[in-house]
Amino acid sequence: PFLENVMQHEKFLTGNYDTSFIDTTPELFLFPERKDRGTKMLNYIGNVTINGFPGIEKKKKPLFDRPFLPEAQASAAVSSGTKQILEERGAEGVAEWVKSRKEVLLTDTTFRDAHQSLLATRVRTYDLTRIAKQTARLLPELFSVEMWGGATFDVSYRFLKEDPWKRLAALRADMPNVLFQMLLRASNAVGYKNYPDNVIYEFVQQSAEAGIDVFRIFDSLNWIRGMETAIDAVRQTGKIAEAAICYTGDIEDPSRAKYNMHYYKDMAKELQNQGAHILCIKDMAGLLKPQAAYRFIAELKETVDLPIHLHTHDTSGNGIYTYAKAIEAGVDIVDVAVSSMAGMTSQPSADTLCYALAGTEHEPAVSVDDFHKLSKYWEGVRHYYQDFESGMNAPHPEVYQHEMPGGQYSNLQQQAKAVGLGERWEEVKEMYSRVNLLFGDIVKVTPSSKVVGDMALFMVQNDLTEEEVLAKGEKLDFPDSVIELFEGYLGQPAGGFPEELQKVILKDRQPITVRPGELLDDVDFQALREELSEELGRPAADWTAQDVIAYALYPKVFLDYAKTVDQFGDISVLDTPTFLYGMRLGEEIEIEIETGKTLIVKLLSIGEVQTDGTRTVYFELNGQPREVIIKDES
Ligand code: 3PY
Ligand code: ZN
Repeated sequence: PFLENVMQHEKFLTGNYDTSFIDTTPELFLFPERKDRGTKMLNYIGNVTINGFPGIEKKKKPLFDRPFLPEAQASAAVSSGTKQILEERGAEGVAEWVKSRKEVLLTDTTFRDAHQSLLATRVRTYDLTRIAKQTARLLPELFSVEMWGGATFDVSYRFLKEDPWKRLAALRADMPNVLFQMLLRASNAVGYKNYPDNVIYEFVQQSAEAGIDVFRIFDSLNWIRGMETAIDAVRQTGKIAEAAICYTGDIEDPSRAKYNMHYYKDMAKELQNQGAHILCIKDMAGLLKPQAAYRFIAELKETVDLPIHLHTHDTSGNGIYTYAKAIEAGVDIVDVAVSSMAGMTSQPSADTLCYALAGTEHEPAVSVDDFHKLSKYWEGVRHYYQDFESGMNAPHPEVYQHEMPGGQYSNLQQQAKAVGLGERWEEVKEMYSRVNLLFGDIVKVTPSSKVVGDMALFMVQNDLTEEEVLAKGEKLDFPDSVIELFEGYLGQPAGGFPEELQKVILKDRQPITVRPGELLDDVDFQALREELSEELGRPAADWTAQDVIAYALYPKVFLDYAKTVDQFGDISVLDTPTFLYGMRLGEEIEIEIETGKTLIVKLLSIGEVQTDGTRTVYFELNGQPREVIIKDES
């Protein structure tokens, strides 16, 4: 390949070179890995065709209709929107603008929470970018598009084998007019544990530079101290700090007095003092009932001077009613998803809300027909991900009892199946609410919700009651996540931990009460960069700052991702049915591996299993026969 590079080099061809040519022309040493791209891609397709996709039952690739695409809008000029308001007037200016609006503003969560809550976060960048330009052009009046953070960061690398930073950049390029919003788990960033402070600062800085405008920051125990670092980090970037109160319990139920209006009002005032630009009410499980919503919003409006942004999940089926009452009380922004990606564990439907508010003074400024067009696209795309649906297909008012967040329901169900408790799912749900009370009635949202889920599984699996946990606890091996919570490594719950239980769980370990970040040493990013290079045998300069922070957050997940890319190349360019199911015999597909460069792949046949467990898979690649050898894992 070196000689080839020399012979094809422009300087060489024009004869315009001297003896220093080789030393001063570093690109001569860039050997085209790209040559190999076709074979790598065939290896991926062969492998998924034979062995299936992790986490879904292996089956023949289903036939899907091509999703409807509102093409014409993709090339239309884009109207300016809230992004331009931020650029012109800054974060405070946006807050003032929001407060001045009579109509209710909308955040579209279709690109993040909707699919996190309905489809196990599996929607790929491929399907998001296909509708990005249209969304920006059809809905320039949106307050924001929530399209990053929460579980999407981890899932992109771990399961989709794609780079979430590239998703952010691609969407940003196609959607220059609306604010981009992400969900940030305060000191847990986009992970499940507290990170050192410099990791939080670096992550927020990188995210802001890459295009995030609104950071919704929450702490999984509503512990304000745990949110300080993240709020400060966001304020330093000049972007919008939207600080969240997680809503739990029921302010109208006297038996749940721990989380009463006083509690929430104090928290709202503190967040305002911390420098929040917007206050979010994060109703992650969908527990805020309509009448409570009216009172809640009305009283908060009197308490703070910030715009209020309400987030809920429609699990109970009451979502639109809750929004209607909150809007009546003066809420400024609500979270919705396009109708085909709304409802149940997802957000309430945008189109439905528009119809409900038509003709009122709060009617959103968006066009309901445009939501319909986008919804049609999503209806088609959702079919691709059918194997990740939770199976919930009707409203689920039972959520008022178990209080499980929208995004957790299907996850915990999977976890229960994985440990052989699939048949005892009803018991697991009931135990979830009992564990909550055992833990002293805590806020349940990632990651605290995961701890409650782990404990519920542990107790059902070992047939333990609350009394037995306390009586026999000394001899029990509690899940790691439970120990960590009670050690104080996720922060402090309101009213502290139940002392007796804490002793039983921690045995001779000592809990902390300070901010975990105060005890964690700063991460040395340069050292991480070198470690990464060593692990993967690539020069340190190869890694971007985004790679390094991803590695700091998720070392193993990032390494696995990078190895998969080495093995198969960039498989994010595959269409989703092929990515998940491979190919049918005789099928022909096109893969655009870069702009203007397309591979045409046909699957000709699959050979018998050999004694070493492999099969030969015969393809045609751009008209030429190609075969790859794949290990059959079955
Ligand atoms: C997340 O943290 O991912 C959530 O969606 C919490 O509601
Ligand atoms: Zn949510």
